[in-house]
Amino acid sequence: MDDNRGALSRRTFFAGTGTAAFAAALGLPIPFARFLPAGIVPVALAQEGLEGKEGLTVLSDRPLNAETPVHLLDENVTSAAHMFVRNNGLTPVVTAEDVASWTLTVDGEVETPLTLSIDDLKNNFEQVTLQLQIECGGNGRKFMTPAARGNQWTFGAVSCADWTGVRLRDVLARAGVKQSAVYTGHYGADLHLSGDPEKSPISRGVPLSKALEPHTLIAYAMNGADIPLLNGHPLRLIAPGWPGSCSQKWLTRISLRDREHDGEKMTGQSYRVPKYPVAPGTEVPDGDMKVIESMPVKSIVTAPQTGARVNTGEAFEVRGHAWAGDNEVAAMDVSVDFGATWARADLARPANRYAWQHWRAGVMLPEHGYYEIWARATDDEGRMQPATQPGWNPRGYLNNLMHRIAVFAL
Ligand SMILES: Nc1nc2c(c(=O)[nH]1)N[C@H]1C(S)=C(S)[C@@H](COP(=O)(O)O)O[C@H]1N2
Ligand SMILES: [Mo]
Repeated sequence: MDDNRGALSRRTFFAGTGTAAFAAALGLPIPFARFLPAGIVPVALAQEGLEGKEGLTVLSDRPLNAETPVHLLDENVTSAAHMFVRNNGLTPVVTAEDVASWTLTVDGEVETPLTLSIDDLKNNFEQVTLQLQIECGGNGRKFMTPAARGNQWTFGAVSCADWTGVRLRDVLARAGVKQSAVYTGHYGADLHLSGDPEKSPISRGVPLSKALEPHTLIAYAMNGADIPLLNGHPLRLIAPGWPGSCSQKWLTRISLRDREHDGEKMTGQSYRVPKYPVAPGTEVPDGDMKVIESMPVKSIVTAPQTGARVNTGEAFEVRGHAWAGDNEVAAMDVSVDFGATWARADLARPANRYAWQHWRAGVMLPEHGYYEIWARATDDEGRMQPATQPGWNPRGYLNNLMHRIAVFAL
């Protein structure tokens, strides 16, 4: 397995600087400096930047985590510039040569392990393009009380872009899924924060049934172009509707397993919630936690931008997107009186399953003053977004409380 490619592969503009001097400049220790050839700077030391991104809010720079202000998600299809970034480790360096020699290994509980280049994927499997939403399991964490540790995402750790690639199930069929296979394990080329190549920043998996869904893709393009580096170039998995962590970036290996995966951030409290409802603040033993599967129903108001000024008595458009994990959104409502009364919004069908559903409503504010616009989605099983935090859990996952914006009527 070669899932650490890129770690030492590129000379950066720091080449020639002694590693010790460089480390001193950054104020960082280099735990593996003794293994480094002279003149090569490990990616672990490269400054984590937001190249190609526009207007994102940085929540953490090591690892790099940046969310999209909700009004920048107004596009029907999320652009590369506005797609959030959630890294658990360090962005790998990926050169053109790395892409040309990139391989995806498919092994574990399969009849014939495969090693596929990106050209193999493009030439030997059916190509599909789907609009697929990805939401971080921790989106909304900021609104959990008591606070849960982790990135304090508000509403912007979500995206919906056009992804092009091949179906994971077609690749698994080529390898031959053994009877014993029940779960996947995913591996990527990013480095652990420590820079230790033996450690993985994240390796999650999904039950075989999710892996075999026709919307679970191995993608090599986004919005008709290369995937942005920060979002997984040159290859990533997309397991839509499930926590974003299931969608491994910089994908190098998928291993089928005969039991639930136990990779980094699969166990303990990571991406897991209590098996039963707990009171806010409860400490829950690891054994009472279960892996998160489908994400819950949710929506955002992308226009107007919060704080907007509108004219009293004049209609204006309120719009946004809604999604519901493995389900479809059945209805969308808005309120301008703090939830006392609601009006039905127009809701579009998704471009395909797992695509955002766009909604709009004409709103008029009767008197001048301060208003809030609240939005709530209901899924096709009748589950509605709550006005306050849903079931508290130790790491603050799955917070699908209603989004609301402020509007002043002049
Ligand atoms: N290799 C790798 N894949 C990863 C991650 C990561 O840190 N490393 N983060 C995961 C998490 S937690 C999320 S929410 C999504 C975020 O995707 P994005 O950064 O492209 O928006 O990527 C997932 N895939
Ligand atoms: Mo995530």
